[in-house]
Amino acid sequence: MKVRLIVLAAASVSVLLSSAEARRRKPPNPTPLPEIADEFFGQAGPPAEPLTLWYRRPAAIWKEALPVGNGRLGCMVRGGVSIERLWLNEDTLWSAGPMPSPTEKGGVAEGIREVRKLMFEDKLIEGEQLLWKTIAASGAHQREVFGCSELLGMLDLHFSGKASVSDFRRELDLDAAIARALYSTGGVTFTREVFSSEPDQVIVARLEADKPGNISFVAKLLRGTTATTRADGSDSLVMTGQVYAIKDGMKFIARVKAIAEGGTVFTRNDEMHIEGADAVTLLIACGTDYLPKPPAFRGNPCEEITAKQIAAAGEKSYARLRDAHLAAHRELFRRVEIDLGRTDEATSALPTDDRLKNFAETGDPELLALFFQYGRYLLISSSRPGTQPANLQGIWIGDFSPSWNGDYHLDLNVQMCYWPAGVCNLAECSLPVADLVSWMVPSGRETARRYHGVEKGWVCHIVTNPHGYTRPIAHPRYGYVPGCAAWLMQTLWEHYAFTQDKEYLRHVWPLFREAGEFWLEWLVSDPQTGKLVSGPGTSPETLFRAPDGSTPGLSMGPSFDQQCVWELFTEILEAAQTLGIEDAYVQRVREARANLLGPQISSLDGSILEWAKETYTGGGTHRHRSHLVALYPGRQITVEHTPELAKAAEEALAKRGSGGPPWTPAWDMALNARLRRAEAAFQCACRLLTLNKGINPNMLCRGGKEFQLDANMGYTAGVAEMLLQSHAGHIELLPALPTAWPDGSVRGLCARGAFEVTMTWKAGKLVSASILSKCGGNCKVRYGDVTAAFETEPGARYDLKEHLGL
Ligand code: FUC
Repeated sequence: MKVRLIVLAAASVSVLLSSAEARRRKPPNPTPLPEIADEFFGQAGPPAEPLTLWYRRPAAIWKEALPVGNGRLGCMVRGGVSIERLWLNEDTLWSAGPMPSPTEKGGVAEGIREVRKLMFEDKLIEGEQLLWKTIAASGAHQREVFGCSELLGMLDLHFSGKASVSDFRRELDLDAAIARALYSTGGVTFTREVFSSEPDQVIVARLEADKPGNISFVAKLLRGTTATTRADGSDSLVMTGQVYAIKDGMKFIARVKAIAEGGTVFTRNDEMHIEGADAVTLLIACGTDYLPKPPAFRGNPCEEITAKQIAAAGEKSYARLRDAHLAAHRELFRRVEIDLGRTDEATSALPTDDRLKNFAETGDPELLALFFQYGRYLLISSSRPGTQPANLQGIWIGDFSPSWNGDYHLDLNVQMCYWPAGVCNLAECSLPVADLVSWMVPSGRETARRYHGVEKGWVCHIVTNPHGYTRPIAHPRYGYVPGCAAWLMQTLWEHYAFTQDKEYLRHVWPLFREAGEFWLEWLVSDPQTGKLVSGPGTSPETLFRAPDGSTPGLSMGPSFDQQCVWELFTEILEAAQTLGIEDAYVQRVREARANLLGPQISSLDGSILEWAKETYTGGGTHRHRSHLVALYPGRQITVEHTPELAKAAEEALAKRGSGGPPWTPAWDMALNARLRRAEAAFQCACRLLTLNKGINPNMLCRGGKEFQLDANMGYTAGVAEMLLQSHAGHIELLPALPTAWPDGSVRGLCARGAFEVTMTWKAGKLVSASILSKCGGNCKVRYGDVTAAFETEPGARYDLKEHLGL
């Protein structure tokens, strides 16, 4: 029978309820950059450093600018000649405060029981309406301000007059994490460097010229109506303000200090003037009064801290600041090297935007390798131990109304941002997610009780923010997605899986335990099958066609929830075993996992069912692949252990088609890699590299208005997954190598179990490989049909030539 796929509209959740007053007080979005009046001559050549994005014109708009960041302080750099603009972000800046507690009305548990009864009987719309009523009574839809991330401000540098510029080049050197602009005008050659220093916690901008006395500009620190800038002595500006959305909103501050060599520096009103200097170093510090301490989340003395940061950095020479920055960045960045083959010289000598334009014809393997490393660069720059996790735009927001609030979306986006962390040798960059979860737990307990009638454990839904928001949002068919909580925990688990850090595992165990407690109470026995199912729940942002012709979103036992819970229970069981915990709780998890409704295959078309019953149809070409979480990033479905389910997953993926935002092909890369479909994975990578559709000129992937970080990270994880896998109990080398990369090598990719892999391939065949064992233990490794297993010592490297018969 031919199955008719019904493509059902599914809105994306764009949140939330902001009051009219809040809107009135919102600062206007920043003025666009003035047209570039400068004239440009000559053609600058490519930079010497190959891992560099570069361009022959300044950024005309935000999405052409280049990102730097130290995990906390983000900055987009224009690289302008007559006007330089730095867009400043600080990762805690959030427009609203923590949620007030909703009015307790009770009755949720009974309401949910009734909803379930209706849903088991296929009275789905009735069930949805009752759920809406039940949780609305519990306060879910009181008028709330969820808030958004925001641009903190801009530092504009105005140079005098219109310039006649020759040999202009601006670039982002990934290995140095430095954005540069280089050009000549009036017989003088100028060099500008900008970086965000992790050791010194300031953004540093250095302006140099090859002839003395040539650096003159006026600096302005801007934001809009909710901040004021004043001079602070003769060489500094300080901007202070408060966010708009709530009374007593978060306070923020930005400081800039100029250290000039030669010339003069003075302030006038809210401007700083630099005249006739030989060179200038600008130090920029930003902070907010956010403190990651629920429930108040306030009290950080940011004025004092930023003053100290500027003073301490001001004691150091530019060379010292730069050296410390380089060392901190390279310690992480240089852990992985990749070579996916040679690009012809004429192509590799072109600026990045031209290479992107030509990509469909050239297939440019060096650009693909650069894009892989860019994902690693962006992760290091937006998420470091102690910072907030990367949000939808990392830490690079250009205005006051970012798409989807620039928040943390938990139905895919946060998870995808961290997919490369373990495998790409940046495990510590995922630690901020564990912090975020710990801030979510207090509110997540309340959400479990008030919106689910569950007395134990914690849960969250589709979005969160720096205040640990966990409630469902909007209409429950989009916003009531408890599976997100189980999925989020996978990011915490993967940190352990790749590092084998038992101390960390002990530290996060209570979060796992409580996450599991919620599900033990929430899961219910399906009266027809006796299997444990979640519900009501959704397949994120997707509706379906029910047997009565209606189009609900919520049902009992959606595959997304089922698969996420299986992963969570498996993680809990492995964690308990590792930590030597065996008690009644662990036993309950074991039994519940054994009795969970697992992935099912449609008898109609052989694909994995997205909903518990095959009479629930639809999904069509929807962007999410929520019923394939078990294939990637999960491990419930593998080609080795569950080949029939893997085949059905392949069918399900084919049914979804190739549409969707950039994160869709990014996810499809890894899904195809897990299915050993190397060419399909490669085609997905190519789709991402379509200029202005998948990717912006600055190689930040598209999404929302301008950019979403997820697809950049998903791509990097996808490439890694094509070269190395370790989810099925062994390490698999080159599982999905496409014909487009016949020769290549990689150093430093990681496998679960704390192994680090280095390998080279030629003509599509592995020719050498070695494994570094960081923690010892048994190592099982496979290439093609050959499997080797051997014991390892911590710190020892093993050549696999003989093991694998290379
Ligand atoms: C999810 C997606 C949207 C978007 C948003 C930020 O809700 O379905 O496409 O990426 O997150």
